[in-house]
Amino acid sequence: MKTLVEFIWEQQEIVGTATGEFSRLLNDIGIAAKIVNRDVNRAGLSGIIGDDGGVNVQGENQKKLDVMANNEFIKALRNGKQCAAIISEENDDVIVFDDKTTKNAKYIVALDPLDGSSNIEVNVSIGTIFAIYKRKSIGTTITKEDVLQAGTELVCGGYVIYGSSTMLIYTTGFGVHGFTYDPTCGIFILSHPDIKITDTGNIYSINEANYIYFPEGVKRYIKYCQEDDATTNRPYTSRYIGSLVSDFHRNLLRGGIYMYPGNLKNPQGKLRLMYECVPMAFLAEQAGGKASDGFQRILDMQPEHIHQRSPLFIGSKSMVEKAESLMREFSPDFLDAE
Ligand code: P6P
Repeated sequence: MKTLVEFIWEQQEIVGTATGEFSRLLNDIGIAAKIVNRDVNRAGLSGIIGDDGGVNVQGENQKKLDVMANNEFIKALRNGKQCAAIISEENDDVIVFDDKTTKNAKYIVALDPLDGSSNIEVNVSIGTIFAIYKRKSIGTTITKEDVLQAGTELVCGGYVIYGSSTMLIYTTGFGVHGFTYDPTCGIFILSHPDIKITDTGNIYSINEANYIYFPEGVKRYIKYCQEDDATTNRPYTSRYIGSLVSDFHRNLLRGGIYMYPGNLKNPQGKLRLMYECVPMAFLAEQAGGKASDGFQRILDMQPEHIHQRSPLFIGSKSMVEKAESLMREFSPDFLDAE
């Protein structure tokens, strides 16, 4: 049995960065995840189901659980003193910690504290998605260059899935590793070392209700998935939970593709680049998969603002590449058409 803390230290000794700051930061995320897990598991009993009454920067009604989870992660990261600033889906602006110790902290965390939270009212798995960047500036206030970093600069990407069991999955560029939470002793234990996604799969995940608004390349790919061709194991199976973390986690373990494309109503789609697409793309690539906006590698994209959206095609490499080839053939100018 190897705990999350033991594993982080072991990994840091391998990469020679066993300074302890990153280990503490990831452990702080683990602490917040345990608290959110407790509250999510009791949601029906503790009066935290329903709307908070607030509206986030995306114009979405905030759920009480969104606000609770956001507050828990901010508190854990502030108290841990390894994080200098937080980008959160639930906050319009960057949260900067400028007390005397934290202002020199090395890391910045981008966070979707509770993705898919509307599902909690019907007991569907949801998750937290996080991305950790190393700040560029030292000893000054946080700069724009610290905050708007491309995914290639990512130090760590991961998620927590609050499902039939609660798991924390992360990568620091040395493989993807999964830890299952044992609530009887309150620790995350290594259960899925070195996760790899199969090069192809037979699961496709997309909200087909938007079919008429999809670019032609996406329509062609959906029809490709539905064709009868035993030699390529088609028709595939359609699985769409409406929770990115849950759909991604299943496809990571079983093979498959998740797509949230742009459409005629929202050419950039719905998902946010910095704290949804990028951490998941880092995980997908580290597991041997692929992630793009249909044309460009997600990790190469330079964010212009912290809540920027991006289309997302992510999962088994050959499935993403097939979808990309149809986008190039049938919708080459889709993203330029804005
Ligand atoms: P739609 C949840 O709101 C989320 O951000 C992802 O977790 C999920 O995959 C997607 O949106 C669902 O969106 O438009 O299909 O309901």
